[in-house]
Order: sequence, then C-alpha cells, then structure tokens
Amino acid sequence: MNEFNVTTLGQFIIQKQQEYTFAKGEFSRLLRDIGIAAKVISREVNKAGLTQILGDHGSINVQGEDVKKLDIIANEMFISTLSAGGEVCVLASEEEDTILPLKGTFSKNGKYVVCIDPLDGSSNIDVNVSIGTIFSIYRRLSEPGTEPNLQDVLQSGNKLVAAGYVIYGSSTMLVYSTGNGVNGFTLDPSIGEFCLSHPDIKTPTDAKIYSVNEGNAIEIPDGVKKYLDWVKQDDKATNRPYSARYIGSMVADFHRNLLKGGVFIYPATAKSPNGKLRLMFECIPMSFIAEQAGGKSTTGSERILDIEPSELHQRVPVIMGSENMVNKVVEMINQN
Ligand code: P6P
Repeated sequence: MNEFNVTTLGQFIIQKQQEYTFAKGEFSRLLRDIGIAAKVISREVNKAGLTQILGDHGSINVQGEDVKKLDIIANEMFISTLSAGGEVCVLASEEEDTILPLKGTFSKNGKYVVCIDPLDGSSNIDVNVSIGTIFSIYRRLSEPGTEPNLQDVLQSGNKLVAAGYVIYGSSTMLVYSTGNGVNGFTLDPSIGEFCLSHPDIKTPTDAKIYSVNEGNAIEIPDGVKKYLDWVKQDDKATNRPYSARYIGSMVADFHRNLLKGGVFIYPATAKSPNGKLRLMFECIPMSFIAEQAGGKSTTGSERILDIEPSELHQRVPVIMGSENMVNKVVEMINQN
C-alpha cells in the first residue's frame, strides 16, 4: 500500500513472491509480462471502433471461425511479449494450430509454459460487448535448454502454477490465482497500472443466475434440459426467482457469475458433441479460478481439473460456478 491506498499488480506480485522462499523472480516477471500485454490489448480494444481495425481479417482459425483483426493483434502481442521476457519456453495459443516454441534469446531455458486464448469472444468486438484474454501457466516438463514439446503443454489443471483472465469491459480487469485464492485488479488508465480492487474473491455458494445458450435447448443432454425446465417452474415453496443471463462471451459471463454467483453451462450439443469450449484454453483456467474462489467445475461426469488432456484443441462440456448450482445440474444429469 502507499499514500494513495493503492496496491498495484507489480507490488502485489512482489509481496506474494516474498512468501515463496524459492521464488527467484522468474514467475513474478512472467506475470508482469502478461499484465503488460493486457494493457496494450486493452488500449487496442478500446479504440477498435476508431481505427478501422474492426471487421474480419478474412482468415479462418483452427476452430473454423472468422478471425477478427484484434485476434491477430492480441495473439502476436503475447507471442512477442513472452518471447522478449524469456521466462516461457513454449506458448500454446487458441489461435494457433500447433504449439509455438518461443524464439527469444533466453526462451529455450524458460521454466514456464503458457496456454492462452488471446481474445475470447472476439465475435462480440463489432458490437462492443466485453471480451477477454484467458491464460494458464505450467512448469515445463522437458529439460531447460532442450526443445519444448507437446507434453510440456498437455498438462491437467491439477498441474497449474497459475491461471487467470483479463476482461475488457466497462473497465479492464485482470483476475488471477496462483492456488492461494483469487485476486482482481482494475486498470487505472490515468496511471497505466492494474490496481488491487477485488482482494480474495469468493464466489457465492448459491445464487439465482444461470448462463446457457438456450438456442441449443433442443439438442442438449436430457439432464441439462431437465435443469432448464426446473429453474423455470413456479415453485413457491423454494421461491426460485432465477434469472437467465447469457452474454455469449465466456469471460464476461464467467466474471459476472464469479462475483454475483451463478452457473455457466456449455453442454454437448448436436453441433459440438464434445461441447464447444476448449479444455486447454478456456475450461481449465476458468475452472481453476472457479474452484479457487470456492466454486465448482465439471463436465457433468468428471472434474475439469482432473482431465488428462489428449489433444491441444480438444473440447469438453462444462458446468461451472456456484457449488450448489453446479451440484443441482449434476444431480439432474444423473437422474435416470
Ligand atoms: P455460442 C465465444 O465464441 C465463445 O468461445 C465463448 O466466449 C462463449 O461463451 C461461447 O463461445 C458462446 O458460444 O454457441 O453460445 O455463441
């Protein structure tokens, strides 16, 4: 803290680093580098409508989606920032078909692996809806100095060193956890710093918000259909005044539910039989945050963080958020 009663992200990281005797600063520098990239992307996102960088870049990414120019900018920003920082040996990006061993001067000896969704929800850019960056940090498994490989990246959520997200919304916030709770930092553009604004975030155990694309309702598993019917029943005994809130931008839906409570569901659908959301780039990092804040996250049959990844872009169904709400959805899935 200082006379302005502000703890910046950098100060917080250093404070927390002191709690780890073995920490030599590499991880702190890596988190700082992510914060720097996020500030630049925030600047680009906030002027998107002004510099004609809106609209489709014309290329199609590995997910078969039109790629907006901001996706490219955000992806390249992380590649260059993390390459220059030297703490990361390999980057896996939702925008890239394969893993990217980084080519910075010191990257080959980097101790860490980063999985990133540089700009999730980018189809919302043109309509000014909040979008986000999602990141995961692992320790490399291969020997420093050797060529990093896919096994360095395909690690379960139980092996995470840290994970978090940046939401580019009414304000830009960075929310992350290193496994000891969740803290949120809001960007103060007047000083160009992320400032601690949401210390030790805990998500409500129960709440009344459910987030799901009900346009998929006819093609989702029966148990989820049962839940969606259940929340709509007029049952005075339990006074269930549920509210449907679905933005269609995972970081925005997740962040609202994290702070207010709620359940986010993206189940298997006919179009996406394994679910739409990516295990490595969306589900693992957000599940880590959900659990660190006291919530829960499952495929409906398996804890997301227990899944041993098999493919870089594999997708899984996800039910995440307030513990009691997640349990209710699972209860209905398991009813025969
Ligand atoms: P749907 C955005 O494209 C995204 O990957 C997530 O951010 C979001 O939660 C989901 O897809 C929305 O998908 O099928 O409801 O439009």
